[in-house]
Amino acid sequence: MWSKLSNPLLGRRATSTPAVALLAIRRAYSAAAVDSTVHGVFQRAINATALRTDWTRAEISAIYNTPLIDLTHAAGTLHRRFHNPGAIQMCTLMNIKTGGCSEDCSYCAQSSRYQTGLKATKLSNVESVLAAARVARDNGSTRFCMGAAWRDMRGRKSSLRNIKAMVEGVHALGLESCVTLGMLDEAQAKELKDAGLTAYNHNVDTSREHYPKVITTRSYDERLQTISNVRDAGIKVCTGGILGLGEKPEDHVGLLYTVATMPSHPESFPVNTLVPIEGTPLFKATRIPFDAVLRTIATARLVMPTAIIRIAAGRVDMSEEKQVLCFLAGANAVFTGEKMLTTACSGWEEDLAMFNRWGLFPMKAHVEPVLRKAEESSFQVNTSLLADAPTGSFQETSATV
Ligand code: SAM
Ligand code: DTB
Ligand code: SF4
Repeated sequence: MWSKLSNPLLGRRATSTPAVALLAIRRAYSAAAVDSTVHGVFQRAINATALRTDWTRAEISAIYNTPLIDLTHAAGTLHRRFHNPGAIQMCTLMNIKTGGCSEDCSYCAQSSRYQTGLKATKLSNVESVLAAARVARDNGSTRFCMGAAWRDMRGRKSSLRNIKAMVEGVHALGLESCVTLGMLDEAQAKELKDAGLTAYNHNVDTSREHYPKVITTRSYDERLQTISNVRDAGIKVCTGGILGLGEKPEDHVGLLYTVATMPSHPESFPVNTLVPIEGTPLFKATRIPFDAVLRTIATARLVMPTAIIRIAAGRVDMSEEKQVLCFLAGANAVFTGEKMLTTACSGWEEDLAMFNRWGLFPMKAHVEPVLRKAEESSFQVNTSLLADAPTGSFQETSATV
């Protein structure tokens, strides 16, 4: 026998199964929410045809906390207004200077403060970098990102000269170029711009509040200053975060708030999940649940409709189906290749096979998001191809309010 549930939201005819009653309560609450700001914020985000940089934390929190099924669908819908939903950019990483870094980022294999077993190297030579870029291009990647385990570029004049030659060479191959070299001042940013650099990656990593628990050797504001120098030099900004650093959901909101309220949205938002590195303080951190990753990606899509959202570190451990959920929610780039910086990466062949199965394809280089016309961003389903829906499968019950 089903028990009778008594709840004022169910009205007088409240006799029902527990499951149906709970559903009715949820519906009633969401009906009540129709007139509230949460709904208004969400609707405004979905209907965006222009960018906003004046998000409040409360607005982003409201979006982030929307039921995940609605959030994912809404993000996917908005995604189609600005992007071709089939196009996924393949980006290849190369570690051009490994390990020996003075910083204490508590997730990183390359910090000299932790015993991670990594051997430090000098800066790679230009030829070897361009050979790797050519391989990446020939396999379908359209962006080549070069990383160096440095705190900053101070006193690295000859290294900067070599990196500029790498950037020019990558550009000559028809690829977008990206570098991540630590902190950068205005003059260094200008030099890289003059060499033709497409983008600079410098992550804020997490919320302002959680940041000091992860890194103590450089501040959140120093990170923002580098990003500002990059933006002012006319280089595209790639900045995102890592999920799974022991943070709370409100820190995901905080991370999104930081990037979505920058003077202009980052062109690229990488979403890393912590790859636990033995020897680092965060090795034993609790793994981030997938729903939090999806929520973060979907919210990022809704608050920054034109950004390229990259599924970055941690993707090797994600099933194909989870990755596709991320693509449906608005992610549109991946790192593909032989390696990330020090950890494993999904390869070109497996990514292209996945793309094939789902009707996805590699994005071209230098694609700019545009506001697409309604008829381009929606698609018509050929109903003659659909089987008849089984009758009664989604029947309403008498317990609805
Ligand atoms: N040294 C430069 C810097 O910190 O700006 C560039 C390289 S750094 C490795 C680039 C980014 O990779 C970090 O900001 C972090 O977001 C991400 N990352 C590093 N180690 C990671 C790990 N174990 N798991 C997930 N993401 C990681
Ligand atoms: C980003 O946000 N993630 C990439 C890229 N930008 C430079 C780096 C991920 C590094 C993963 C850990 C490793 O391989 O050491
Ligand atoms: Fe150094 Fe960058 Fe690793 Fe931090 S994340 S320890 S700055 S290489």
